[in-house]
Amino acid sequence: MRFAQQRIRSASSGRRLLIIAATICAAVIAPAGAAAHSSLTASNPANGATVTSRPSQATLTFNEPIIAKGSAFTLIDRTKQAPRPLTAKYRGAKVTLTLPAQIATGPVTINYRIVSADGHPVTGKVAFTYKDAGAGAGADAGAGPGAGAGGGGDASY
Ligand SMILES: [Cu+2]
Repeated sequence: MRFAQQRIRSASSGRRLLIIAATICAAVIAPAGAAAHSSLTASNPANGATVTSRPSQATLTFNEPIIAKGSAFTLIDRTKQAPRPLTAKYRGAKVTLTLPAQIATGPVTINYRIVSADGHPVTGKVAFTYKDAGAGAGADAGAGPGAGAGGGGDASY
């Protein structure tokens, strides 16, 4: 009994030490580490952009070459809430993603997870809006009442 209690006590103090060590490490490492982390410098579609035709691919450019191992990219659109994994081609700091043949109009988000040179994972996203110009033009071409009905249909979403 006594032995078991001692073991528990030493285990908890060991854990406490680990937490303290981790805290110190994070505080010391964070400033230097942050500078070394990969970050997104540009993308196409650009973050916050509105595209009027379905993009078949997206390019993400980072501040340093990206390694395929450990990197992952997914897409979320308005209808499909489960993130869809994207095929990526790596060319130095540039990653080209093949986008799904079907993307719902509305907000689209590309989530990325890449691994920095120091081994730390970096996550982020590029969000853009896909607005189907063809559908928009068709609605505009319709008579006023038709456009109104279309608006009603939209509201049912
Ligand atoms: Cu780091």
